Amino acid sequence: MTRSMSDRTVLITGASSGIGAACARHFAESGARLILTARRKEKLQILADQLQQSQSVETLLLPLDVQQADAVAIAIAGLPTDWQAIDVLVNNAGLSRGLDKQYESPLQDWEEMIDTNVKGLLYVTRSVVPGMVMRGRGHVVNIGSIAARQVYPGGSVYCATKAAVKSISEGLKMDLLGTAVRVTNIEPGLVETEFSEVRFRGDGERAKSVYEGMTPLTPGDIADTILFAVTRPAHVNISEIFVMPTDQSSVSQVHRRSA
Ligand code: NDP
Ligand code: 8X3
Repeated sequence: MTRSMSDRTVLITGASSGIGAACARHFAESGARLILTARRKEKLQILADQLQQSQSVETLLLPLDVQQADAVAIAIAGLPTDWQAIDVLVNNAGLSRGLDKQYESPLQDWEEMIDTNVKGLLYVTRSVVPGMVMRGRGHVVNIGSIAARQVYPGGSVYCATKAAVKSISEGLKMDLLGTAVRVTNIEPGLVETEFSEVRFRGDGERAKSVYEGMTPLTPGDIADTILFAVTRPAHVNISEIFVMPTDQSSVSQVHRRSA
């Protein structure tokens, strides 16, 4: 891999697991310096130690709950001076909770998904993008989902949050027209991460069954796609990338081989 991101500063939300952690590894390989954020500081520390050993990469850990508007604003405003010029923001932190029918779902599940996937993404964006505009460079990558395009039973609120990410990405691009700042919305299908364990609150068997008999995307596949988008020439804005496993053709059509 070429060191195409040498000395660029990349802030990744949700870097403690899955797609975010894979982004950290891919960006580290390409020479970037990384601001790693998530709530689980110990996981960020393990990742940072690994990256330090394998890539000698510079990292800054920023434990953060993106649902907390004030904490987000204070954390970003309080970055050390030499970490303030963020070149790439990867808005990846997100989750789903349950697959209950809309009319039976616990309200708290909705609050958590909306507060994280929509409001959290907006809070971080609001804190980071003004600096990008001021410096005349930057790239915001939002992690949407196939769920923005196709709704499924029990998934309406999660799907709505990802439809919101699509609208927020398109609207941000419009509001940034005339600046050099770019916006990309990545929409993956099934990726094997902690996502399903979180959705099913630690029910490992149920989580495993989501990927049973099929080959899902890996977090690295998505990190690779993101790296592609952010390393295009400055005049090219990759607005949207929809990536599915070969074994998936729609949100509900998955080819599974029997054991
Ligand atoms: P993981 O559960 O593996 O990772 C989710 C990450 O989000 C974790 O690092 C978690 O860190 C972080 N996070 C969750 N809530 C918060 C919060 N309130 N504040 C800060 N960080 C938070 O799942 P994925 O890697 O799969 O998910 C990453 C993104 O990809 C999500 O937006 C998801 O919706 C999206 N996606 C996933 C797909 C899949 O099939 N897996 C497909 C399409 C999109 P911590 O708990 O330490 O805070
Ligand atoms: C995650 C993919 O299909 O579980 O966004 O909603 S799906």
